[in-house]
Amino acid sequence: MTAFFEGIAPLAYAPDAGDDLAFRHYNPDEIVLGKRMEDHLRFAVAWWHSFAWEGGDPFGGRTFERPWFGSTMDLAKLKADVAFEMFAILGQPFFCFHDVDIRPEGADFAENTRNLEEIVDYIGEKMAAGGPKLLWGTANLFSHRRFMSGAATNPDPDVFAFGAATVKTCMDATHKLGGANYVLWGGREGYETLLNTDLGRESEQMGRFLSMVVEYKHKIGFDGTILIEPKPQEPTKHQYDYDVSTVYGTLKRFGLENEVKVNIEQGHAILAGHSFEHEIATAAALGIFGSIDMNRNDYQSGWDTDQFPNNVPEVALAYYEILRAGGYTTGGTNFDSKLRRQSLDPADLIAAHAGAMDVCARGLKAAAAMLEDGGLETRRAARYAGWDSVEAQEMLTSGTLESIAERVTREAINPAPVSGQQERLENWVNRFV
Ligand code: 3MF
Ligand code: MG
Repeated sequence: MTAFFEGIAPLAYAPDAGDDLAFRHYNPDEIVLGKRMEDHLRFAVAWWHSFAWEGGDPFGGRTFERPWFGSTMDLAKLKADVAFEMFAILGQPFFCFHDVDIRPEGADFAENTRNLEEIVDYIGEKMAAGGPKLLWGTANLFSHRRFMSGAATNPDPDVFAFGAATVKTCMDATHKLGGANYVLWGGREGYETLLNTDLGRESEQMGRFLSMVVEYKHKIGFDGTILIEPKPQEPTKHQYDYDVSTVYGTLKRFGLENEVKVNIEQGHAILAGHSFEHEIATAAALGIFGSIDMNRNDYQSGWDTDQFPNNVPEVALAYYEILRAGGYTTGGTNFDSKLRRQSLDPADLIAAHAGAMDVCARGLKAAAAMLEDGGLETRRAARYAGWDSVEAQEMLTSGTLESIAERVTREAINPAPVSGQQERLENWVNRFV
Protein backbone atom coordinates (compact mmCIF):
# COMPACT_ATOMS: atom_id res chain seq x y z
CA MET A 1 0.00 0.00 0.00
CA THR A 2 1.41 3.43 -0.92
CA ALA A 3 0.63 6.57 1.09
CA PHE A 4 -0.40 8.64 -1.90
CA PHE A 5 -4.15 8.54 -1.28
CA GLU A 6 -3.76 8.17 2.49
CA GLY A 7 -6.87 9.20 4.37
CA ILE A 8 -9.22 8.85 1.40
CA ALA A 9 -11.70 6.01 1.88
CA PRO A 10 -13.45 4.15 -0.95
CA LEU A 11 -16.24 6.38 -2.23
CA ALA A 12 -19.80 5.45 -1.32
CA TYR A 13 -23.13 6.46 -2.83
CA ALA A 14 -24.35 9.18 -0.46
CA PRO A 15 -26.98 11.47 -2.03
CA ASP A 16 -26.82 13.89 0.87
CA ALA A 17 -23.02 13.88 1.13
CA GLY A 18 -21.62 17.18 2.37
CA ASP A 19 -18.40 16.96 0.33
CA ASP A 20 -17.28 15.79 -3.12
CA LEU A 21 -15.42 12.69 -1.97
CA ALA A 22 -18.64 10.71 -2.38
CA PHE A 23 -21.11 9.85 -5.12
CA ARG A 24 -24.29 11.92 -4.91
CA HIS A 25 -25.82 10.41 -8.08
CA TYR A 26 -23.66 7.50 -9.24
CA ASN A 27 -25.22 4.45 -7.56
CA PRO A 28 -23.72 1.39 -9.30
CA ASP A 29 -26.50 -1.00 -8.25
CA GLU A 30 -29.41 1.32 -9.07
CA ILE A 31 -31.55 -0.21 -11.81
CA VAL A 32 -32.11 2.05 -14.84
CA LEU A 33 -34.16 0.70 -17.76
CA GLY A 34 -33.75 -2.79 -16.29
CA LYS A 35 -29.94 -2.68 -16.00
CA ARG A 36 -27.53 -1.68 -13.23
CA MET A 37 -26.22 1.86 -13.58
CA GLU A 38 -22.64 0.57 -13.48
CA ASP A 39 -23.38 -1.74 -16.40
CA HIS A 40 -24.94 1.09 -18.40
CA LEU A 41 -22.08 3.54 -17.90
CA ARG A 42 -19.04 1.18 -17.82
CA PHE A 43 -16.68 3.85 -16.51
CA ALA A 44 -12.96 3.64 -17.24
CA VAL A 45 -10.03 5.66 -15.89
CA ALA A 46 -7.35 6.77 -18.38
CA TRP A 47 -3.86 5.80 -17.15
CA TRP A 48 -2.22 8.56 -19.17
CA HIS A 49 -4.10 11.57 -17.81
CA SER A 50 -4.31 10.30 -14.22
CA PHE A 51 -0.85 8.82 -13.66
CA ALA A 52 1.47 9.70 -16.55
CA TRP A 53 0.77 13.38 -17.28
CA GLU A 54 3.15 15.66 -15.37
CA GLY A 55 1.10 18.85 -15.69
CA GLY A 56 3.11 20.49 -18.46
CA ASP A 57 1.69 22.79 -21.10
CA PRO A 58 3.30 24.65 -24.03
CA PHE A 59 4.37 27.41 -21.65
CA GLY A 60 5.43 25.50 -18.56
CA GLY A 61 6.71 22.19 -17.29
CA ARG A 62 5.79 19.73 -14.58
CA THR A 63 3.52 20.94 -11.79
CA PHE A 64 2.52 17.59 -10.28
CA GLU A 65 4.85 16.00 -7.69
CA ARG A 66 4.30 12.26 -7.97
CA PRO A 67 6.70 9.76 -6.36
CA TRP A 68 6.34 7.43 -9.34
CA PHE A 69 7.52 9.88 -12.00
CA GLY A 70 10.65 8.52 -13.64
CA SER A 71 11.81 5.95 -16.17
CA THR A 72 12.58 2.75 -14.27
CA MET A 73 10.56 -0.43 -14.05
CA ASP A 74 10.35 -0.02 -10.27
CA LEU A 75 8.71 3.38 -10.73
CA ALA A 76 6.39 1.92 -13.35
CA LYS A 77 5.32 -0.67 -10.79
CA LEU A 78 4.84 2.00 -8.14
CA LYS A 79 2.66 3.88 -10.63
CA ALA A 80 0.60 0.72 -11.10
CA ASP A 81 0.33 0.32 -7.33
CA VAL A 82 -1.04 3.84 -6.97
CA ALA A 83 -3.33 3.37 -9.97
CA PHE A 84 -4.98 0.32 -8.45
CA GLU A 85 -5.27 2.09 -5.10
CA MET A 86 -7.18 4.87 -6.87
CA PHE A 87 -9.31 2.31 -8.70
CA ALA A 88 -10.23 0.76 -5.34
CA ILE A 89 -11.32 4.20 -4.06
CA LEU A 90 -13.43 4.98 -7.14
CA GLY A 91 -14.70 1.44 -7.68
CA GLN A 92 -15.03 1.99 -11.44
CA PRO A 93 -15.15 -1.24 -13.48
CA PHE A 94 -12.52 -0.44 -16.13
CA PHE A 95 -9.29 1.35 -17.05
CA CYS A 96 -7.44 2.14 -20.31
CA PHE A 97 -3.76 2.61 -21.17
CA HIS A 98 -1.20 3.29 -23.90
CA ASP A 99 1.98 1.25 -23.82
CA VAL A 100 4.09 4.29 -22.91
CA ASP A 101 1.81 5.11 -19.96
CA ILE A 102 2.63 1.88 -18.16
CA ARG A 103 6.21 1.05 -19.27
CA PRO A 104 9.46 3.05 -19.38
CA GLU A 105 10.90 3.84 -22.83
CA GLY A 106 13.63 1.43 -23.89
CA ALA A 107 16.63 1.98 -26.12
CA ASP A 108 14.93 0.03 -28.92
CA PHE A 109 11.88 -2.02 -29.86
CA ALA A 110 13.18 -5.12 -28.09
CA GLU A 111 13.61 -3.31 -24.78
CA ASN A 112 10.24 -1.60 -25.20
CA THR A 113 8.70 -5.03 -25.64
CA ARG A 114 10.48 -6.53 -22.62
CA ASN A 115 9.40 -3.61 -20.46
CA LEU A 116 5.81 -3.84 -21.68
CA GLU A 117 5.58 -7.57 -21.08
CA GLU A 118 6.98 -7.21 -17.55
CA ILE A 119 4.57 -4.47 -16.48
CA VAL A 120 1.62 -6.19 -18.17
CA ASP A 121 2.25 -9.25 -16.02
CA TYR A 122 2.47 -7.00 -12.95
CA ILE A 123 -0.85 -5.32 -13.83
CA GLY A 124 -2.38 -8.69 -14.65
CA GLU A 125 -1.68 -9.88 -11.10
CA LYS A 126 -3.49 -6.84 -9.72
CA MET A 127 -6.45 -7.43 -11.99
CA ALA A 128 -6.58 -11.07 -10.90
CA ALA A 129 -6.61 -9.91 -7.27
CA GLY A 130 -9.90 -8.15 -7.91
CA GLY A 131 -9.03 -4.90 -9.65
CA PRO A 132 -11.02 -3.45 -12.53
CA LYS A 133 -10.94 -4.90 -16.04
CA LEU A 134 -9.28 -3.43 -19.12
CA LEU A 135 -11.74 -1.52 -21.34
CA TRP A 136 -9.10 -1.00 -23.98
CA GLY A 137 -5.39 -0.83 -24.67
CA THR A 138 -3.68 1.20 -27.35
CA ALA A 139 -0.26 2.11 -28.71
CA ASN A 140 1.16 5.59 -28.39
CA LEU A 141 2.38 6.22 -31.92
CA PHE A 142 2.47 9.98 -31.49
CA SER A 143 4.75 11.10 -28.63
CA HIS A 144 8.19 9.73 -29.48
CA ARG A 145 10.11 11.85 -32.02
CA ARG A 146 10.39 8.85 -34.37
CA PHE A 147 6.64 9.27 -34.96
CA MET A 148 6.77 13.01 -35.70
CA SER A 149 5.51 12.35 -39.24
CA GLY A 150 3.10 9.63 -38.22
CA ALA A 151 3.40 5.86 -38.11
CA ALA A 152 1.01 4.14 -40.55
CA THR A 153 1.24 7.16 -42.88
CA ASN A 154 4.94 7.87 -42.43
CA PRO A 155 7.06 8.56 -45.54
CA ASP A 156 9.75 6.30 -44.01
CA PRO A 157 8.85 2.58 -44.22
CA ASP A 158 11.00 1.83 -41.19
CA VAL A 159 8.75 4.04 -39.05
CA PHE A 160 5.69 2.26 -40.49
CA ALA A 161 7.38 -1.01 -39.51
CA PHE A 162 8.26 0.19 -36.00
CA GLY A 163 4.66 1.36 -35.53
CA ALA A 164 3.17 -1.89 -36.81
CA ALA A 165 5.48 -3.91 -34.56
CA THR A 166 4.53 -1.73 -31.60
CA VAL A 167 0.80 -2.18 -32.30
CA LYS A 168 1.35 -5.97 -32.38
CA THR A 169 2.86 -5.88 -28.88
CA CYS A 170 0.04 -3.66 -27.63
CA MET A 171 -2.63 -5.94 -29.11
CA ASP A 172 -0.86 -8.89 -27.46
CA ALA A 173 -0.90 -7.01 -24.13
CA THR A 174 -4.57 -6.05 -24.49
CA HIS A 175 -5.50 -9.61 -25.41
CA LYS A 176 -3.49 -11.03 -22.49
CA LEU A 177 -5.26 -8.71 -20.05
CA GLY A 178 -8.69 -9.55 -21.47
CA GLY A 179 -9.32 -6.10 -22.93
CA ALA A 180 -12.81 -5.51 -24.26
CA ASN A 181 -11.58 -3.35 -27.13
CA TYR A 182 -8.42 -2.15 -28.87
CA VAL A 183 -8.19 1.53 -29.88
CA LEU A 184 -6.26 3.37 -32.55
CA TRP A 185 -6.09 7.18 -32.34
CA GLY A 186 -4.09 8.41 -35.28
CA GLY A 187 -2.70 11.52 -33.63
CA ARG A 188 0.02 11.91 -36.24
CA GLU A 189 -1.79 10.20 -39.13
CA GLY A 190 -2.34 13.37 -41.09
CA TYR A 191 -0.18 16.23 -42.21
CA GLU A 192 1.21 19.55 -41.08
CA THR A 193 1.59 20.80 -44.66
CA LEU A 194 0.37 19.49 -47.98
CA LEU A 195 3.60 20.77 -49.53
CA ASN A 196 5.47 17.59 -48.49
CA THR A 197 2.51 15.19 -48.35
CA ASP A 198 1.36 12.50 -50.82
CA LEU A 199 -2.27 12.11 -49.66
CA GLY A 200 -3.03 9.15 -51.91
CA ARG A 201 0.00 7.17 -50.81
CA GLU A 202 -0.60 7.92 -47.13
CA SER A 203 -4.26 6.88 -47.17
CA GLU A 204 -3.32 3.59 -48.87
CA GLN A 205 -0.71 2.98 -46.16
CA MET A 206 -3.26 3.74 -43.45
CA GLY A 207 -5.77 1.29 -44.97
CA ARG A 208 -3.11 -1.42 -45.18
CA PHE A 209 -2.02 -0.82 -41.59
CA LEU A 210 -5.61 -1.11 -40.32
CA SER A 211 -6.22 -4.23 -42.41
CA MET A 212 -3.19 -5.86 -40.78
CA VAL A 213 -4.55 -4.94 -37.34
CA VAL A 214 -7.83 -6.71 -38.18
CA GLU A 215 -5.97 -9.71 -39.62
CA TYR A 216 -3.91 -9.97 -36.43
CA LYS A 217 -6.99 -9.66 -34.22
CA HIS A 218 -8.43 -12.77 -35.85
CA LYS A 219 -5.07 -14.58 -35.89
CA ILE A 220 -4.60 -14.30 -32.11
CA GLY A 221 -8.30 -14.84 -31.38
CA PHE A 222 -8.80 -11.43 -29.79
CA ASP A 223 -12.56 -11.07 -29.45
CA GLY A 224 -12.49 -7.41 -28.44
CA THR A 225 -13.67 -4.69 -30.79
CA ILE A 226 -11.20 -2.70 -32.90
CA LEU A 227 -12.01 1.00 -32.49
CA ILE A 228 -10.81 4.04 -34.44
CA GLU A 229 -10.89 7.31 -32.49
CA PRO A 230 -11.73 10.20 -34.83
CA LYS A 231 -10.20 13.67 -34.37
CA PRO A 232 -10.01 16.47 -36.99
CA GLN A 233 -6.63 17.97 -36.02
CA GLU A 234 -4.27 18.61 -33.12
CA PRO A 235 -1.42 17.90 -33.17
CA THR A 236 -1.73 17.66 -36.96
CA LYS A 237 -2.99 20.51 -39.09
CA HIS A 238 -5.31 17.90 -40.59
CA GLN A 239 -5.92 14.37 -39.21
CA TYR A 240 -7.15 11.79 -41.71
CA ASP A 241 -9.65 10.23 -39.25
CA TYR A 242 -11.41 13.61 -39.16
CA ASP A 243 -14.81 12.55 -37.84
CA VAL A 244 -17.17 9.56 -37.79
CA SER A 245 -18.39 9.99 -41.36
CA THR A 246 -14.83 10.26 -42.67
CA VAL A 247 -13.79 7.13 -40.77
CA TYR A 248 -16.77 5.27 -42.22
CA GLY A 249 -15.72 6.22 -45.73
CA THR A 250 -12.25 4.84 -45.04
CA LEU A 251 -13.65 1.62 -43.58
CA LYS A 252 -15.91 1.12 -46.63
CA ARG A 253 -12.96 1.82 -48.97
CA PHE A 254 -10.93 -0.97 -47.38
CA GLY A 255 -13.82 -3.36 -46.71
CA LEU A 256 -13.52 -2.98 -42.93
CA GLU A 257 -16.94 -1.54 -42.08
CA ASN A 258 -17.96 -4.78 -40.36
CA GLU A 259 -14.64 -5.18 -38.53
CA VAL A 260 -14.01 -1.77 -36.99
CA LYS A 261 -16.13 0.65 -34.98
CA VAL A 262 -15.42 4.05 -33.44
CA ASN A 263 -14.41 5.45 -30.07
CA ILE A 264 -15.96 8.94 -30.07
CA GLU A 265 -14.58 11.71 -27.89
CA GLN A 266 -16.68 14.74 -26.92
CA GLY A 267 -13.73 17.12 -27.31
CA HIS A 268 -12.89 15.75 -30.74
CA ALA A 269 -16.49 16.01 -31.95
CA ILE A 270 -16.51 19.67 -30.94
CA LEU A 271 -13.16 20.30 -32.67
CA ALA A 272 -14.69 18.80 -35.83
CA GLY A 273 -17.58 21.27 -35.59
CA HIS A 274 -20.08 18.66 -34.47
CA SER A 275 -21.98 18.03 -31.26
CA PHE A 276 -21.12 14.89 -29.28
CA GLU A 277 -24.62 13.53 -29.90
CA HIS A 278 -24.26 14.16 -33.65
CA GLU A 279 -21.19 11.93 -33.83
CA ILE A 280 -22.82 9.23 -31.67
CA ALA A 281 -26.06 9.29 -33.71
CA THR A 282 -24.05 9.18 -36.95
CA ALA A 283 -22.01 6.19 -35.76
CA ALA A 284 -25.17 4.42 -34.60
CA ALA A 285 -26.89 5.06 -37.95
CA LEU A 286 -23.82 3.68 -39.78
CA GLY A 287 -23.59 0.64 -37.47
CA ILE A 288 -20.12 1.53 -36.15
CA PHE A 289 -20.78 2.93 -32.67
CA GLY A 290 -18.40 1.39 -30.15
CA SER A 291 -17.34 3.45 -27.17
CA ILE A 292 -16.76 7.02 -25.95
CA ASP A 293 -13.97 9.14 -24.49
CA MET A 294 -15.84 11.39 -22.07
CA ASN A 295 -14.52 14.88 -21.40
CA ARG A 296 -15.29 18.47 -22.43
CA ASN A 297 -13.54 21.29 -24.20
CA ASP A 298 -13.39 24.94 -23.21
CA TYR A 299 -15.76 26.63 -25.68
CA GLN A 300 -13.71 29.81 -25.69
CA SER A 301 -10.48 28.07 -26.67
CA GLY A 302 -9.95 26.28 -29.96
CA TRP A 303 -8.16 23.21 -28.71
CA ASP A 304 -8.73 19.88 -27.00
CA THR A 305 -8.55 20.75 -23.30
CA ASP A 306 -9.60 17.26 -22.10
CA GLN A 307 -11.44 18.67 -19.09
CA PHE A 308 -13.68 16.53 -16.91
CA PRO A 309 -17.33 16.72 -18.04
CA ASN A 310 -19.52 19.01 -15.93
CA ASN A 311 -22.51 19.75 -18.15
CA VAL A 312 -25.44 17.44 -17.40
CA PRO A 313 -27.67 18.50 -20.33
CA GLU A 314 -24.79 17.87 -22.77
CA VAL A 315 -24.02 14.38 -21.49
CA ALA A 316 -27.75 13.57 -21.24
CA LEU A 317 -28.16 14.10 -24.99
CA ALA A 318 -25.09 11.92 -25.62
CA TYR A 319 -26.38 9.10 -23.44
CA TYR A 320 -29.82 9.46 -25.04
CA GLU A 321 -28.28 8.57 -28.41
CA ILE A 322 -26.31 5.72 -26.81
CA LEU A 323 -29.41 4.30 -25.11
CA ARG A 324 -31.44 4.80 -28.30
CA ALA A 325 -28.79 2.76 -30.14
CA GLY A 326 -29.17 -0.06 -27.61
CA GLY A 327 -26.34 0.88 -25.24
CA TYR A 328 -22.73 -0.30 -25.18
CA THR A 329 -21.75 -3.82 -26.15
CA THR A 330 -17.98 -3.92 -25.54
CA GLY A 331 -17.55 -0.16 -25.17
CA GLY A 332 -17.79 2.13 -22.21
CA THR A 333 -17.30 5.64 -20.85
CA ASN A 334 -13.55 6.29 -20.68
CA PHE A 335 -12.62 9.50 -18.86
CA ASP A 336 -10.07 10.84 -21.31
CA SER A 337 -10.00 13.79 -18.91
CA LYS A 338 -7.21 15.45 -17.03
CA LEU A 339 -6.94 17.77 -14.05
CA ARG A 340 -5.98 21.39 -14.64
CA ARG A 341 -2.24 21.68 -13.98
CA GLN A 342 -2.87 23.68 -10.81
CA SER A 343 -4.98 20.92 -9.23
CA LEU A 344 -2.08 19.38 -7.36
CA ASP A 345 -3.63 17.34 -4.57
CA PRO A 346 -4.30 13.58 -4.63
CA ALA A 347 -7.86 14.40 -3.54
CA ASP A 348 -8.25 16.53 -6.68
CA LEU A 349 -7.80 13.38 -8.76
CA ILE A 350 -10.46 11.51 -6.79
CA ALA A 351 -12.94 14.40 -6.62
CA ALA A 352 -12.57 15.11 -10.36
CA HIS A 353 -13.50 11.53 -11.25
CA ALA A 354 -16.28 11.37 -8.64
CA GLY A 355 -17.83 14.57 -9.95
CA ALA A 356 -17.59 13.39 -13.53
CA MET A 357 -19.13 10.04 -12.65
CA ASP A 358 -22.00 11.90 -10.96
CA VAL A 359 -22.50 14.16 -13.99
CA CYS A 360 -22.68 11.08 -16.23
CA ALA A 361 -25.04 9.30 -13.81
CA ARG A 362 -27.38 12.31 -13.84
CA GLY A 363 -27.15 12.46 -17.62
CA LEU A 364 -27.88 8.75 -17.94
CA LYS A 365 -30.92 8.97 -15.69
CA ALA A 366 -32.27 11.98 -17.58
CA ALA A 367 -31.72 10.17 -20.88
CA ALA A 368 -33.44 7.05 -19.57
CA ALA A 369 -36.43 9.11 -18.40
CA MET A 370 -36.64 10.76 -21.83
CA LEU A 371 -36.54 7.38 -23.54
CA GLU A 372 -39.13 5.88 -21.15
CA ASP A 373 -41.43 8.85 -21.70
CA GLY A 374 -41.13 8.28 -25.46
CA GLY A 375 -42.08 11.86 -26.31
CA LEU A 376 -39.20 12.44 -28.72
CA GLU A 377 -39.57 9.09 -30.46
CA THR A 378 -43.32 9.56 -30.88
CA ARG A 379 -42.84 12.98 -32.48
CA ARG A 380 -39.93 11.74 -34.59
CA ALA A 381 -41.97 8.77 -35.89
CA ALA A 382 -44.93 11.02 -36.64
CA ARG A 383 -42.71 13.36 -38.66
CA TYR A 384 -41.68 10.49 -41.00
CA ALA A 385 -45.03 8.65 -41.00
CA GLY A 386 -45.72 9.61 -44.61
CA TRP A 387 -42.89 7.31 -45.66
CA ASP A 388 -44.94 4.29 -44.55
CA SER A 389 -47.24 4.59 -47.58
CA VAL A 390 -46.93 2.15 -50.48
CA GLU A 391 -46.13 4.95 -52.93
CA ALA A 392 -43.40 6.36 -50.69
CA GLN A 393 -41.79 2.97 -50.13
CA GLU A 394 -41.93 2.29 -53.85
CA MET A 395 -39.82 5.43 -54.46
CA LEU A 396 -37.09 3.91 -52.28
CA THR A 397 -37.24 0.45 -53.81
CA SER A 398 -38.14 0.65 -57.47
CA GLY A 399 -39.25 4.14 -58.48
CA THR A 400 -37.51 6.19 -61.16
CA LEU A 401 -37.35 9.92 -61.68
CA GLU A 402 -39.69 9.51 -64.66
CA SER A 403 -42.27 7.41 -62.78
CA ILE A 404 -42.15 9.83 -59.85
CA ALA A 405 -42.55 12.84 -62.12
CA GLU A 406 -45.53 11.13 -63.76
CA ARG A 407 -47.15 10.49 -60.34
CA VAL A 408 -46.51 14.05 -59.10
CA THR A 409 -48.25 15.30 -62.24
CA ARG A 410 -51.08 12.77 -62.13
CA GLU A 411 -51.82 13.33 -58.43
CA ALA A 412 -51.05 17.07 -58.56
CA ILE A 413 -48.75 16.60 -55.56
CA ASN A 414 -48.02 20.02 -54.05
CA PRO A 415 -46.75 19.46 -50.46
CA ALA A 416 -47.42 22.01 -47.68
CA PRO A 417 -44.55 22.42 -45.13
CA VAL A 418 -45.12 21.03 -41.61
CA SER A 419 -43.59 22.61 -38.48
CA GLY A 420 -40.44 20.95 -37.15
CA GLN A 421 -41.40 22.19 -33.65
CA GLN A 422 -37.72 22.44 -32.61
CA GLU A 423 -38.37 24.86 -29.74
CA ARG A 424 -41.15 22.67 -28.37
CA LEU A 425 -38.84 19.64 -28.50
CA GLU A 426 -36.13 21.60 -26.71
CA ASN A 427 -38.73 22.59 -24.09
CA TRP A 428 -39.62 18.93 -23.74
CA VAL A 429 -35.99 17.89 -23.23
CA ASN A 430 -35.56 20.58 -20.60
CA ARG A 431 -38.24 18.92 -18.53
CA PHE A 432 -35.80 16.04 -17.95
CA VAL A 433 -32.30 17.57 -17.62
C1 3MF B 1 -5.93 12.78 -28.04
C2 3MF B 1 -6.68 11.69 -27.41
C3 3MF B 1 -5.89 10.52 -27.04
C4 3MF B 1 -6.62 9.25 -27.30
C5 3MF B 1 -5.76 8.12 -26.84
C6 3MF B 1 -6.43 6.80 -27.11
C7 3MF B 1 -4.30 10.80 -25.38
O1 3MF B 1 -6.73 13.91 -28.20
O2 3MF B 1 -7.86 11.77 -27.16
O3 3MF B 1 -5.66 10.64 -25.63
O4 3MF B 1 -7.82 9.20 -26.58
O5 3MF B 1 -4.56 8.17 -27.56
O6 3MF B 1 -6.79 6.66 -28.39
MG1 MG C 1 -9.29 10.51 -26.47
